Formats: sequence, C-alpha cells, structure tokens
Amino acid sequence: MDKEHGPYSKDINETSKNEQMNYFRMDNNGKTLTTNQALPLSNTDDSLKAGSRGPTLLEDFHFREKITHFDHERIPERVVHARGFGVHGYFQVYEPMTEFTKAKFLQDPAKKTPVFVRFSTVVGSRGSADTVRDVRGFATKFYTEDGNYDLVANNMPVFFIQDAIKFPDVVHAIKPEPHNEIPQATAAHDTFWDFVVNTPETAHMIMWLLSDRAIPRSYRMMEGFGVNTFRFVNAQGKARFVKFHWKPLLGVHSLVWDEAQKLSGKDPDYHRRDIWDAINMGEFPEYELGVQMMDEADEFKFDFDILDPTKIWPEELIPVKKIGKMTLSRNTDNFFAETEQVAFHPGHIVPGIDFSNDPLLQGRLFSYLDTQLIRLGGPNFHEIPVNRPVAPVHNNQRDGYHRMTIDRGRVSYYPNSLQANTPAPDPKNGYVHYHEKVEGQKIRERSESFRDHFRQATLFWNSMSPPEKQHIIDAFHFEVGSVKDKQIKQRVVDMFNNVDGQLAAQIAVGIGANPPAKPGGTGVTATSPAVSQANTIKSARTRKVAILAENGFNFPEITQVTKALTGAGVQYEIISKNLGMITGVDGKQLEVNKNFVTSGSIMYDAVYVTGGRQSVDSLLKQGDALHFINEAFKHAKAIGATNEGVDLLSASQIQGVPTAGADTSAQLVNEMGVVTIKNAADMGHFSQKFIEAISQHRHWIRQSQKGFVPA
Ligand code: HDE
Repeated sequence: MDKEHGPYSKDINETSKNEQMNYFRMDNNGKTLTTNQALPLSNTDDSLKAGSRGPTLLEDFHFREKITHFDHERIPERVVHARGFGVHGYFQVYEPMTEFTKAKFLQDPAKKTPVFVRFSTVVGSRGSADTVRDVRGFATKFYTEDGNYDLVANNMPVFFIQDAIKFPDVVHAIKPEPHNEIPQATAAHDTFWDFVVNTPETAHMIMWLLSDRAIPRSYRMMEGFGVNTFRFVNAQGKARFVKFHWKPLLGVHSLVWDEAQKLSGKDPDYHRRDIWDAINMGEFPEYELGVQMMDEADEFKFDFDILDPTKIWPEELIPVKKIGKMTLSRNTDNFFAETEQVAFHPGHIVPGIDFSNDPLLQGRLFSYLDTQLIRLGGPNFHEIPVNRPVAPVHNNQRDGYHRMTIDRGRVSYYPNSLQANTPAPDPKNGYVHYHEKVEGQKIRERSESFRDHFRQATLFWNSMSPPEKQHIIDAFHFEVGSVKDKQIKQRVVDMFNNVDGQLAAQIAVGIGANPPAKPGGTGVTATSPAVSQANTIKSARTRKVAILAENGFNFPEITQVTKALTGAGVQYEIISKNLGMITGVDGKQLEVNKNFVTSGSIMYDAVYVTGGRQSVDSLLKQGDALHFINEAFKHAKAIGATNEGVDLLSASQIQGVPTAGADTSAQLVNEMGVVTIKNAADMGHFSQKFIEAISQHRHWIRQSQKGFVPA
C-alpha cells in the first residue's frame, strides 16, 4: 500500500489484502469509551433521568445512539447460504497457464494472490447447525491485479435444476414450510419431495444430496466444483470450455448420519470450530485448483450437453488438470465485518475467464449483484473492506448509501476533456467479452439435449462402494420416510426406478411404499471412480483422538503414544470423568482437556484407551466410558487400547472383534480398525498401526460383518 493509492495497491502479494485491511482495523483495548462522534463518555450504565427514580429524558443522546445502533445491528441474512464461515489465504499457480488463459493470477508461479473463502450450508438459517445434510457452498474471492475474481462453487458438481428461473421454486420447496416454518435446515419434508417428484431434472443432484458428500467431516476435507461451464480465453483470443474443481489435499471424507445428527446438538459449530482451530494451530487447509478443459470443437462429442448443469464431465473422459494450490492461512478478526459482509458474484470476472450459455449461470449473473444491493444496503458494497479489490478502482460511479471514497475533481463522466478523457477504457488490456456467435429465435424452451435426467444418476449410483450405496438408501429412508403424503412417497420410488430398479426397490421397503411394478434403470453400466470417496486420499494428519484415562494411568505408556501421534500430525485430547489433573502410577500428572459431560466420541476421529490398572478399573465402572467405545465402534472409527486398556474394550459391546489376549506375549492384534496390544512396554509398533488405522478414516468392514455393529 502506498500514499498515492491509499488502501489500494498495484503490487498484489500474499500480504497485500491483509495490509489493506489494516486501514480499517480498530483496537479498543485500553481506550476511553466514546460515542460514534468520538465524545468521551463518563457513564454508560445509567440513562439520563429526571431524578434517580424518575423517567428517562429524550435529551439522552448517548442512550439514543447506543440503542438505535443496537436496533439496527442485523442485516437480512442470505436467502440461501445464510450460515457460513470465512477464512483468508492465498493462491499460487503451479506453472504459467498462458497457453489456455491470459488471467494474470494464473501466469506466475512465484506470485501469491490473496483469497477469501466462505464455506456455507444452503438451507438452514444463520443460527442452524453445521453438520446438517445439505450442499455446502465453497466461494472463493481472488484479489488479483486485474480486480476481484469470484469462483462461487459448491461441494457437489451438479445442481437441482437446469434453468435459473426455477431457483425460487426449488428454494421455496426446500426451505421450512411457510405456514409453520418447520422443519429447519433439512430437505426431509413434503414440499421438497413434492418438488422433486414433479421435477425429474433433480434426479442426479438428489443422488449427490443423499450421499455422504452432504455430511462432510470437515470443510478441510471437501471438494469444490464450479458446477457451471465457463471459458478460458488466451491472449490470442482462443477459447476453451472449462469446469473448475477444488481438490483438498487431505482427501474427501464424511461423517456418518447418526454422528452428524448428534453433533448438531452437541456442537452445532463443529465445522467452523474445526477449521478455526486448524488454522490457529498452523495446520493450514490446502486445496488444488483443477480444471477440465474442452476444445470448442468437441462441444457436441458427448452423450450429455456440456452446458447442462445437472451433468458432470466424467473425470475419466476429461481429466482434471491440477493448475495451482490454495492455502488457507488466516482467520478473520471479525465475523460480521468479513464473513457476513463478504459479497460474492459469479460476474466478478477477470480477463482470460469468460462465461458459457449454461442457462443456470446466465441467471446467476443477474441474481448475485441484485441480492447484495438489498443485503448490504446499496451500491457501495464493493467499498466494504473485505470486498475491496486490492488493485485500484477508478470510474465515474458516484454517491449512494455509505459512500466512503472521496472522489476529487469535477469530472464524473466520460467522455470528457477537462480530465484528458480519463479514467479511460483500455482496449488492449481491458475486459473484452468472448466473441461468441449467437443467433436463435426468441423462445421459452428447454433444449432437447437437456432432456436426459437419469443416465448420470445411474452412473453415480454405479460408482458408489457398497457402504456408500447403503448410506444413500438409509438417507432415502430418513428423508422420504419423513414425508407424510403417501402419494409423494410412492412417486419417489417410481422416479428413482428410472435410475436403478434395485435402488428403487430398496427405497420402497424402508418407506412403506410399493416396490416398482417393473424394475427400471437406464441401462448405463459405466462407472466414474472419481466420484466415490472410497478412492480418495487417506491421511491421519490433523485427525483428533480422544484418550480415555483416569487416575492411575501409565505415564510412560501414554507419553510414547502421544509423542507418536504428534509426530504424525494427529491431535489428541485427554478425556476423564472430571476436569483438572489426573495422576499416573508414578505420580506424574496430566491435564484433562474434556470430561464426559463436555465431550462425546462424535467429536473425535478415533479413541485410545491407555493402560494402568487403577485407571482402567475406574473407567470400567463408568457407563460414559463404555458408551464412548460403543459409539466410536458403531461410527466405524479407529479404536486403540494398550495393556489394561484392552479390558475396557472387552467389557464393551464390541467383544466380537478379536483383541489382544491376556497371554504373556506382546502380540499386536489389528482387526477391523481395532488395534490392541497387551504385555507391552514399547508402544512403537502399536502407535504405528493405530495411526494407520486412523488414516483409513472409517472401517466399513465392520458394517458388512453382521452382528459386529452394536444397535
Ligand atoms: Fe447461488 N446464490 N444461486 N449457487 N450461491 C447465492 O447470493 C443463485 C448456485 C452459491 O458465501 C445468493 O450472496 C441462483 C449454484 C454459493 O456468500 C443468491 C442460482 C452454485 C453461495 C444466489 C444459484 C451456487 C451462493 C444468496 C441459479 C454452485 C454463497 C446470497 C439457480 C456453483 C456465497 C448471495 C457466500 C449464494 C443465487 C445456483 C453457489 C441469491 C439464482 C449452481 C457458494 O444470489
């Protein structure tokens, strides 16, 4: 930032957005209390009254200012994506993308472009829970030298509808029902499924929505998809169609439904807390930016329309080229100022990136600017610190609510001679819309090529691993099982019979509907392995282990294990009956992080029970400790126990899984993600296998072993 450009800068780098925001930061610590006019105040506890027991006087300007400001503290919440969480970071391209696009932030691998990302749920209101079944928003603002570029993405690659004119309908149908505002933050009610059965184009998206993708483990473990088809344009004016992807380096992982529901009560802030803590600990979330590119000549070579937002471009047909990496490295200072006021818009574009005729995208280009005008109170929302480009802004737009820029001079029009005809357009470097030839009849009609609604839904279904398929069926049972209208339920079965006959039959069983009269399907047998989470990156890094211990634990044993966990980037917390300190057999103490009342297995990726006779005997007497094990087992999480700790597993409902026996050998037993060892002083082998089990995320094999999953 320099004097000439004020809070703007020509030089965009990793810290330039942060420096710009320094112009607006305020520290109140140690300061005298003032009014908004900077009048120092002597009292803010008593209103001005006629006598200490008398009426309040209208003269009390401080009371009026304080209360009026408070009365106006809320702005309208976003009509969709109301609940969100924002973080700062930066983006770096891997190699110059000159061949494909002239976008400046995609040219120089040495350059770090600042970004702000807001993750969100779609349906719930601002105060709803993080872990509900829903699509997640994944919106990124790049503060580039050519101005702000917004990639306003979701964590699913397709959408409910093909044309933006239906957006108010789908949103009205999924939001709480209007007569009683029930239910909150869920699609599991009549109006939504009524819309679905009357709108077959939703079929593919419904498959994604009922899959594990809709209950992510973490914002750090989610993919992002631009959904709509865009264009890359290079300096020679050559264009290619492009789809954008974010690929998390930690892989794509999900919660299980039972866990997600419980978390909604125990920790409704689970996802925001997770990313907030990770960034504060220096475990910066990273995502690679991927692009699928298609020559314009290939536009009609596929059995789907590449402009149809209910279709993926299967990665096996059109590979994703990873072109750069985003690192999220800084939390916000103030939720309202940054996360609530950030304004995304797919029309915030830079030279080198352009639109396609995808009818959903075309409609989005209208909606986002419109919504910011009402939400942020006028046309100057681009001046709010988080929305300000870092690159300088010069134009003849003036005035309006909350204008902050003090434009100098007489000229606010173009052309002019009083200011040498500036600010002037730049025909060479300025944005030029791609010269696409467009002709057609004015018509309200859907293209024939948009008519196939089921083939890719079948492709998705075919691509799921057995546990993923089971989760989808369970989700149908819950969602459609919550619908009261019997006809709608039956029509769900009939609609999804178009996708797969077996799927429809299994849906029918759980919701009290008739199986399809004739097994249906599309005949598609292909799969797209890239859409299954079974094939994702597995890592124990940043996973969180609950360690159960009481007084009388074995200190050297627990320290060996915790050292190994830390070495692998795994976090842990000590859980005990009471908060405070616990004392080991040798008198050494450890601080308890959480007790059973303030925690639950659902908040962790794995559980470890450490040895020590007295500690384990005490745990054995606590239903909470046994519940911890049973629940973690049911949710398919890694469980580890050493020496006497194994006794707690034997007393739990998971006795069916082999654990280390009481004989004298220090044999390690590793079965279905349950890792145990007895009679061992060296925890090296155990720690290694336990960390491996954590990195597997979940051990679905337990679910396929009948009888192993406690009810
Ligand atoms: Fe949005 N969408 N959307 N959307 N969308 C909004 O803008 C809209 C669509 C997405 O964290 C709204 O500022 C229409 C697809 C995200 O602030 C609104 C259509 C995708 C966010 C709006 C769509 C998205 C929004 C509400 C066409 C994935 C949150 C508040 C049918 C690519 C951004 C706001 C944030 C927000 C309209 C469909 C992603 C009303 C008309 C497809 C991540 O303008």
